[in-house]
Amino acid sequence: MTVRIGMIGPGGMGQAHIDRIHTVIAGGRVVAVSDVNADNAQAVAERIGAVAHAGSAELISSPEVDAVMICSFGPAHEVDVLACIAAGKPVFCEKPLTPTADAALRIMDAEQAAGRKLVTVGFMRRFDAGYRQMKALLDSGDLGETLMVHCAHRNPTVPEIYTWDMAINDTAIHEVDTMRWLLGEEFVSARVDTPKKTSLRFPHLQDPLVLILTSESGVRVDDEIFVNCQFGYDIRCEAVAEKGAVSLADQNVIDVRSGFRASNAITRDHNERFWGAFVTEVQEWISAVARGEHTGSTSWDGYAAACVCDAGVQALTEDGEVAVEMIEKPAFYA
Ligand code: ISE
Repeated sequence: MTVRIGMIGPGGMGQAHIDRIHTVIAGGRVVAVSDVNADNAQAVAERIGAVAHAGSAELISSPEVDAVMICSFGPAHEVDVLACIAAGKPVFCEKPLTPTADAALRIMDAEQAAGRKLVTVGFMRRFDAGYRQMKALLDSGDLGETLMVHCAHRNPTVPEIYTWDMAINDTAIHEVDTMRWLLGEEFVSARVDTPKKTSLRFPHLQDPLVLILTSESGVRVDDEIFVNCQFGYDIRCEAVAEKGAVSLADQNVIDVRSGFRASNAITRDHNERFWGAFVTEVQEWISAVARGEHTGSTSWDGYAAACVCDAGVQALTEDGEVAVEMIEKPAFYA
């Protein structure tokens, strides 16, 4: 069976997904697109031989569409995810699920009323081979209990439209989700340290910053967010446990030796760095849709990430520790 996918918002991220679905991923085809920019929808539709719909509601209700991928702007997600749930169609929604925790709660309510997990949130790092091996080792117990995790998330630069809160809501949200999954527990508090700012940033940004999260069992996660580091897209993670430590290896696959120097390239962005993770993520989603099953992060994960980010954003404007407020996890998402 080929899963017929409708894509809402085929911008940069959406078109990268389309290209992987049509070249390296099996079992799916993007057959319909819609975009607030109708010219873009038309151009993408022509390029891939799909139908351009006038709006997302029309795309979601089309009998030619089995499942939906949402790659539009975060504030536009809620209405389309709710429409997919109402139509009983599996939906893969790029992160963040919603910009606020309240909106994510409304999605969880609708999904529970529908009685079936339909929503997958696009947190791709759970599908990265390195993070998966780290998790398998930590879960095996061979290193004892995990005590601390040191993360760094560096982007070469960000555009001026990147607002001050995006350091948490758009960038650190990846570590928030990945660390919840890696540790298998929720975070209870957030704090932000604000080091000396780089002169190579826009004035409205605190860059770099360090987000410090504490989990239910007391594991401390520190996450350096540095979105104008200039030198590359650099993701680091080291978990320190009672009897050992495990880190993500460096991302290069070759080393070059020449002219009395050893060197390797550094990736430029998330599409390049997490290419393999994106392929696995989307392949697993399409295969699960074909089997009528759910895979990946749930709307609970989208909600929990929003709650932690809310505390992180508050901590960025206030001194001290901010408690993470979240409802008890519904049994539906256990
Ligand atoms: C962007 O939206 C992403 O998701 C990238 O992975 C992240 O590195 C970047 O900081 C975000 O703006």
